[in-house]
Amino acid sequence: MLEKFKKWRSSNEMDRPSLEVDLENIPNHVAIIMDGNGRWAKNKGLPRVAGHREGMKVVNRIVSRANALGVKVLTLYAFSTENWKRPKPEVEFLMKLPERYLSHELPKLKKENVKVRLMGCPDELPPHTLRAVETAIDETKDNTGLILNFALNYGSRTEIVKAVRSLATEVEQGALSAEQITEEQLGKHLMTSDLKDPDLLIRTSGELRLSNFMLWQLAYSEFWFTDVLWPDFTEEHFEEAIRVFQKRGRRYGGV
Ligand code: V0D
Repeated sequence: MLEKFKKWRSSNEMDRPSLEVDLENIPNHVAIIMDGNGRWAKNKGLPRVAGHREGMKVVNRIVSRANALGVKVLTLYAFSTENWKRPKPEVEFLMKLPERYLSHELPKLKKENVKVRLMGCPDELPPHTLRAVETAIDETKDNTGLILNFALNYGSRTEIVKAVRSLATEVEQGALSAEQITEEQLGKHLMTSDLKDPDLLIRTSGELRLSNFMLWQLAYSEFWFTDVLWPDFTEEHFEEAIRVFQKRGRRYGGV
């Protein structure tokens, strides 16, 4: 970094580990694009799957911290509809992660009062993957703490298209007039219909894109990007994102 920017940067929102998060102003819903697992592995001369395995451990720590801070909903982008294009062995490895994660972590999630949910198209998931996730959903359905919303086989445009189709069907059947199609109505047909929109989006590994993630729901969210690769992401980085969120005033287009 250029010398003249260093001083500015250290007094900036970027790094100020001394400041504590304000527990009175915790974002209700945090969404995370957990990117950089493959690159982390490559940098270390390891196979990509080693990065995914390491990334899974991070999920664990961030879930606990989010819950402890009082975050209500944590949505994690674990597998996109585009991820099927990856090499078959990698996809097969990824599809075993929910089972692996849950076989170890479900007891802890239950103890921590976490409620597991799934966002995405379940139809195309391998039966063994779906079974594990559905068991976790069922066994945590009465929990009242953090909602842990795993985006699995999720794509936002498809989600919106499905919502529009379902609205169109209602219009065809005469249950709804075209004028009754509002933002609120459309929102009710998305997979997040019972959740508030994310307040904060985090994306790791230096990519500055949404990659078809929650396009509708992120309309007013604060975005926080970091170059840190997901396997290197810590609770401290998570709190840094929340601190930055807390320093930004959100106005929804007002003044
Ligand atoms: C790999 C980094 C936990 C991102 C995190 C199927 C890529 C580790 C889960 C998980 C993945 C999903 C559902 C569930 C419990 C756990 C997971 C996938 C990838 C894709 F109910 N980590 N994780 N799922 N990675």
